Amino acid sequence: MAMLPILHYPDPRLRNPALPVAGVDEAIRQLLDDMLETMYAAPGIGLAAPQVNVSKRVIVVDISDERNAPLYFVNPEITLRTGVEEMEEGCLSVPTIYEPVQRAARIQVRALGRDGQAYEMAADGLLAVCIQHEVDHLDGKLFVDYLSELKRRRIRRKLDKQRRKTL
Ligand code: GNR
Ligand code: NI
Repeated sequence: MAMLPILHYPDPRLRNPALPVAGVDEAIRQLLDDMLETMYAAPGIGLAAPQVNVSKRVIVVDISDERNAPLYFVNPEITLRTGVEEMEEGCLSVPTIYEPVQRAARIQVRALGRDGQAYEMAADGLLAVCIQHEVDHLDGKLFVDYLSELKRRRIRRKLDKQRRKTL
């Protein structure tokens, strides 16, 4: 297992659309395990491969309080979105920033699991929000893209300032 460094907004590498994976082999399983370890340590409830500078359509999620219910999504596709819900979101690639975002309240998602088998699941609440947030990462999209230009400018200035302090 290995911890992977997380890219931070506005790193342009977060904007590249990630490429589909041909299948789940040993290398993809290793990536899933390293991403899960990185997500648990961060700590976060989801992580998409582009956040650790791997341009592949791979996601891990765990919204359980016990941190013992990992979900694996390889080549995920959201096949149905219904309703609208607003939730406060954060992102490991946009540290210390939390803002409300509107998304579909319920989704249906199809993906390959860690075993390479295709599966489909329904999600609502925090899980639905998290999966949509992670699939956005695969398409080069960040939750700050849903905010106003004014809010985004304030966020960039705040993160710049934090970076100048820590560098
Ligand atoms: O840890 C995370 N929490 C979170 C909270 C509300 C909505 C989405 C998220 S995902 C985020 C981890 C992350 O950045 N995943 O890409
Ligand atoms: Ni994120």
